[in-house]
Amino acid sequence: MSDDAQGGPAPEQDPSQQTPQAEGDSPRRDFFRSAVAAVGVIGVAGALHGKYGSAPLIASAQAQTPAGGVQRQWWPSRWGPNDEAGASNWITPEKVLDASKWIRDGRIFRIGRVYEQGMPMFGARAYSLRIPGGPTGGPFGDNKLIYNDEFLAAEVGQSGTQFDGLGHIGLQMGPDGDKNQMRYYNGFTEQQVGGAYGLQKLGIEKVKPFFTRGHLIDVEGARGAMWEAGQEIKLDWIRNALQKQGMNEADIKPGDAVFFNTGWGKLWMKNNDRFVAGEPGIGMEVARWCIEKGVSLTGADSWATEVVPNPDPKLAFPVHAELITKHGIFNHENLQFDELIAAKKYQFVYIFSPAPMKGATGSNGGPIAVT
Ligand code: UVW
Repeated sequence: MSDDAQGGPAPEQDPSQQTPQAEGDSPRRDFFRSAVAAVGVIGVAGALHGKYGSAPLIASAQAQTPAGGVQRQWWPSRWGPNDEAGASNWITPEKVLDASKWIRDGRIFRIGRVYEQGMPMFGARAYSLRIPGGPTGGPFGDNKLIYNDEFLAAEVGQSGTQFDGLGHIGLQMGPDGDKNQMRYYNGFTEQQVGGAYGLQKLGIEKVKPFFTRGHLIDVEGARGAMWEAGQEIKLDWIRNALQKQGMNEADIKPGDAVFFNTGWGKLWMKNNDRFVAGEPGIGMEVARWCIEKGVSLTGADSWATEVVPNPDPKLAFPVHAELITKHGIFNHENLQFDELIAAKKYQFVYIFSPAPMKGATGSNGGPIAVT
């Protein structure tokens, strides 16, 4: 499916006027400088004639495309200019009924990880759970009831097993600090999206609950070994794995969820430094394949699903931007598939309802696969 078919009309922006890259000091860029070392920034500044705002001629810029060109406008979305639910719109009653046919033996597999102190984290993120006192309160009443409460300080939607929402990732299309030219899914700007007490647009509470067909592609199994950081999983490996698993690519339908097992998850809580320093994963080739299939969600046993560092050292997380920002496709990270693989269950119903924390960028929670 073309960009136009997937995302609505996509008028070209003026590609003629690019200026040098702009660098900022975000923790993500720090992460790349220190831990991965080979990644550039995504911003390519430019001076555009008054496409943005009312001034006839304003300084502007555009993000670089993975092909080295200039970003094309990706909005309005296929679900209309006001949509904030993205590819969760695929989950219709018909889709749920269709997916439910894949429940055959009633087994439930947890595919999320346990949230715990010391789990690997991207960048400077934190997760800290405390139970003050012990018990926290009581005794109450003649029956002497006591209770415990926890206090959690965390990037709650972006730690451990995490479901990336549409307000998590955007692209800077203009000069540093110009919030009218930082764009998210459906073209919403940072000016519209940002909010000190939670996102004002594209918050995770706008996502519809998922109940859809899930396909697990075990590329570790196909290769016979864990993939390494920086190795891109190309389409031929996806097809190879599907064939080995006795699955048919044509079985992947619009609205389905596709998961990749790379083996990287074996490092979880075993070698956290290596786990977060990079990862194997899909690149733009497989991202486009997912878009053509019309999937609603990707996921993996790694912290980003996509290859890090990207083989193109000038790009940072281009798959995140392609799937989330441009196509409203969600991403579920830090999953685990060992039990599904041991049971040779590669197709299932994926069930997940993001915690509707108003204005959050993502969600924690306990996704399941039902077979
Ligand atoms: C980023 O935020 C870039 O990473 P992730 O979504 O993988 O946590």
